[in-house]
Amino acid sequence: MSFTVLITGATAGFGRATAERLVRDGHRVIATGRRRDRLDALAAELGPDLLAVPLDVTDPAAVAALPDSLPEDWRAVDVLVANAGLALGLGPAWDGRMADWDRMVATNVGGVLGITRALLPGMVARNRGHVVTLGSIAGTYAYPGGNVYGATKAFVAQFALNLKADLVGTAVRITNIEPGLVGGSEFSNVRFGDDEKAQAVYRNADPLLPEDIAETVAWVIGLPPRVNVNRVELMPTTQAPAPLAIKRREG
Ligand code: NDP
Ligand code: 8X3
Repeated sequence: MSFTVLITGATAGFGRATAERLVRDGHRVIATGRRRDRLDALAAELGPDLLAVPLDVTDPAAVAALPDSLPEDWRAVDVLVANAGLALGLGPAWDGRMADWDRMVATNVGGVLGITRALLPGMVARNRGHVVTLGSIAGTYAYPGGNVYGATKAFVAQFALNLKADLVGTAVRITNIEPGLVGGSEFSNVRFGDDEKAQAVYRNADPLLPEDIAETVAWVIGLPPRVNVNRVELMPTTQAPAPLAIKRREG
């Protein structure tokens, strides 16, 4: 079956890999993100089955206006991949910058809410659709410095489960994908604003790759309509949830 898929954050990382994979699989993709040059490059690479639409998910008016602004034959979006998101910093909460926290909440929480609210009514009216959100293992397992980022991803996980509760009785599906360490994206460059520090995160760790996330998206949307995968947690073979921390006294 062929779908019309809208991806937020398709200019890099998972979003771009997913756009490439899904067009290759025969779907049509509306690729969104803030960087127009990246969207144009993707459109040039993938041809007429990719529609490039600049969108900042933290702009509520632009997000709400998006469905009606699409060309008529692209408006019936079957699959939303709510992927745009970011982490800023890895310091302890008492050193956190409110501006960074606000931006993570606006993007990872507000952005997911806005685009879901914009596209879900059409899916329910057509009784056909699938919302795929990008959570993280950080929404389940706490780690030092994960503070606000992890909390935004816990929000996404619970929002996905609560959407499922609302959608039961419709044919619309919902899946939260929760990856661990994934290299080959700009995630750590954005988090640290320092390319060397970013590279060190993945050194000798054999992390997952954006193609693995694209594969997961392709898998969950391609399952028979009776199957709803509620959540998928995936990690590289080299990673495990950290042991519980114990700070011992000296001596
Ligand atoms: P990247 O930094 O490579 O890509 C992030 C994408 O989000 C970019 O396309 C960026 O596009 C877009 N984006 C950021 N802010 C906005 C905004 N305000 N409006 C629209 N688009 C925006 O990250 P990843 O591909 O690694 O991450 C994708 C998702 O997966 C995120 O939600 C992340 O939290 C999550 N994740 C990542 C993991 C990892 O280890 N990499 C693991 C688990 C989850 P542009 O700048 O052009 O707007
Ligand atoms: C990204 C994975 O472990 O850096 O969500 O939080 S992690």
